[in-house]
Amino acid sequence: KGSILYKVMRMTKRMISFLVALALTVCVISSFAEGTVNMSAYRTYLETGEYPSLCDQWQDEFKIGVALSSFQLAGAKFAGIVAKNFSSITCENEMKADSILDQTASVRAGDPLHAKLHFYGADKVLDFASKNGIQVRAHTLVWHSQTPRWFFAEGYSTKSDAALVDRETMIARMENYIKDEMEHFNTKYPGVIYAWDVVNEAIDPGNCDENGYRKESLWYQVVGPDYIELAFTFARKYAAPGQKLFYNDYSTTDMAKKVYIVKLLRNLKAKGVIDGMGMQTHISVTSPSAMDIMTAIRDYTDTGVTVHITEMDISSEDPTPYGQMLLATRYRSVMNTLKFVKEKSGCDVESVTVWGLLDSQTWLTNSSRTCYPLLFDSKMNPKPAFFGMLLDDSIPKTGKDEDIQKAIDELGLESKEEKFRNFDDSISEENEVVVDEVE
Ligand code: 9MR
Repeated sequence: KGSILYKVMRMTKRMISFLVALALTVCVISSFAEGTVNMSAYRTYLETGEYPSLCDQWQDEFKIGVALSSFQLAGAKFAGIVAKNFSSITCENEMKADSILDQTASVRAGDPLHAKLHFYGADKVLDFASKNGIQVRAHTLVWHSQTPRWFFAEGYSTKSDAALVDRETMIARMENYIKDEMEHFNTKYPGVIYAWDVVNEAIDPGNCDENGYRKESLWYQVVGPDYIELAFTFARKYAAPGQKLFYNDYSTTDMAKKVYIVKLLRNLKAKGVIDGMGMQTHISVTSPSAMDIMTAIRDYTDTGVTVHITEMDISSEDPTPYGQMLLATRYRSVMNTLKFVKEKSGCDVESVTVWGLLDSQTWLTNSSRTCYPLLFDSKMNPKPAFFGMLLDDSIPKTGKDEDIQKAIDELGLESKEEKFRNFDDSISEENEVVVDEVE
């Protein structure tokens, strides 16, 4: 028993049991970690390239929408991403007055009360939506911007000093324009449009009358302050049953603006001509706070209307893993806030639309800055922000430095250059083709 051989054998036996125990522990821990891995759609994506559908994930809570243009849908990959991930579409520009009003045809027809319309771009988008079972938010009927001056001028004249028509003529033009547009889409694509932005950005506390109405609007100047109510009244008259009518605006959490908007919503609601408030939600990573968003939603829904988040994007000029993970936490936090306010406060929030699909095609980028605010990069890969919108486990709940860095490390994002760091300005080959075709 005391021999050296016996001691060696005993030590070897202990060593073997220790190693077996160690191996077992490692197995248990890694199988637990494996379980966690499966809970992260982002981790799965980084390993396999597969990711779940955003709108399926949210189908019990919100319609999930995206703003786009018909030329983008001509690309098969782009169209595939939209069909898979979105249950609502908004035309980023092609349903605005400057895309719909036809000056040449209006002059030719010569009816001072009835301008002519065309629907080239919008029809392509509505074709795609109806074929893919996606509903559309129609944006926008009456707006001070992107409405040509000639629509307000005598003889539909494009001369910059052409005389403007009188109030009664403009009211007739407004009614005919709303009627023709609604009838066109509702006849050609029945059931596709579920919401109309009837009036857009009519409140401007910076330069307004006693109701907060923006004075720098030809609608205001030619028709008068009741143009908003008139627009809603005509829209109600010609809308299809079930279609919801919205007032839509930006900076909707700002106190000054909110006070005016709430007053407007109450008035229109009392007349039975409005159903919803569109909160555009062009926000930053830090502001407004979740509390301000929640309070605004309560203030608006308290007037008896539903809320749509209509144009969400979160500006970020930081394409690094850090900047993009921070952005993802903000998307996560906003979605969580919306879920909370709907489930716990019973506020009626029906849909959430992001204002664009690809970072390479965002209105936030201009000659003086490049932004990376959306859910997909220029190569059409989903970004951390996409997984933030999914409330994915891999995206931190807060933007604390250490949490962000931990998430980046755990996902190995610094080393996954190929998959992650595609936030350059070059557009994908497929999109190049699409742009060429359009030109
Ligand atoms: O994203 C739109 C951009 O392509 C247009 O050039 C711009 C013109 O006004 O409009 C942008 O969309 C706006 C939307 O229609 C209303 N809210 C603000 C949006 C961003 O400017």
